[in-house]
Amino acid sequence: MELQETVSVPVFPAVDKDGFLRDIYPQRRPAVLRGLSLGECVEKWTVEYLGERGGDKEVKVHVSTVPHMDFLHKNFAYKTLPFNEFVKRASEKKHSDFFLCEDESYYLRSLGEDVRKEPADMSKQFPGLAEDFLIPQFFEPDQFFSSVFRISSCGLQLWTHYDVMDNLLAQVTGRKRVVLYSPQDALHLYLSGDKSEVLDIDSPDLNHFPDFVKAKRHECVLEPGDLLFIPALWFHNTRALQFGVGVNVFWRHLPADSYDRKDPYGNKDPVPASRALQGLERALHALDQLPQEYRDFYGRRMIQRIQQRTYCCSLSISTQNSLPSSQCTKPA
Ligand SMILES: O=C(O)CCC(=O)C(=O)O
Repeated sequence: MELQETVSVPVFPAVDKDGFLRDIYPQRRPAVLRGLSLGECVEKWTVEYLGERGGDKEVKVHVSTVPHMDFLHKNFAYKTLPFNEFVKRASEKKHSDFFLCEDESYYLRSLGEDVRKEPADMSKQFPGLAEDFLIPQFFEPDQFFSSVFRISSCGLQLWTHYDVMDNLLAQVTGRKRVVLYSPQDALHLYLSGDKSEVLDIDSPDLNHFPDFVKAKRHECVLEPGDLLFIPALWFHNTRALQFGVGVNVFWRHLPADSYDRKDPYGNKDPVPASRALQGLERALHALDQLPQEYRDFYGRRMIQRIQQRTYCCSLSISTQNSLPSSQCTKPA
């Protein structure tokens, strides 16, 4: 691949709540927090222990025959397994019982009790395991949204996507590579909704995705016991370097009524953003009444207006290139 600029995500050893809130959180950039206590889970969560304590509660899992899971083309299957059987299979390379093939891979993103309405909460779905995991108390209890189990076979890669809430991803066991892209690189990621169409980020098809090289790659490898702060809207792509167990905690940092009430996953756009996107569709529909030449002209004017009104010029090189700084305004 033509070289994409790559930077390492900074690692902060032994940061406490005050240090996080003062030095890291306001930067709105990813950060690895090392040396914090996640509780007894780091030592205890072996395959056997997880199976015993998690029991045979049924879980819906992703089963894949290939390393890159692709949500847009759904190249994996959803299957239901008892939790203990799932953990056993996810930890092994070859399976005697399988759905698709003997070396299939497994991934769990745990869900709430009522999957359409309720966010995942480990203390409700897996109380016997939740007591081993200390959720970092970096935010107010009423900001808590969900705690989600992330359990993956070795080698499995989750597509690049963003979430709308702030996130602490705790890697409890196993190593995991995480690649992140800034929200300001959104136009280089070929988005379809909240997901990037660029599936193979290590060797992308540049004929299809030529601008992908312009996105700056932020990369880290999480070790057991690490926490990764993923600010809302930062794109992330994970690859399990070993069988591993993680938990991610989402919390709200916008006023509660900014979030879609029917969003158990924490990935629906905030209410004002959805309204703005609907308004854009209406505006485009209105332009459809004009000949192409006029649509092109007014489309360009709209882009300029949107850039002037919304971009933070100090943050984006591509913005600075496309707009003279004198034209950058802050919202009234
Ligand atoms: O750790 C993973 O496998 C995925 C994490 C993720 O997508 C998240 O924390 O939002």
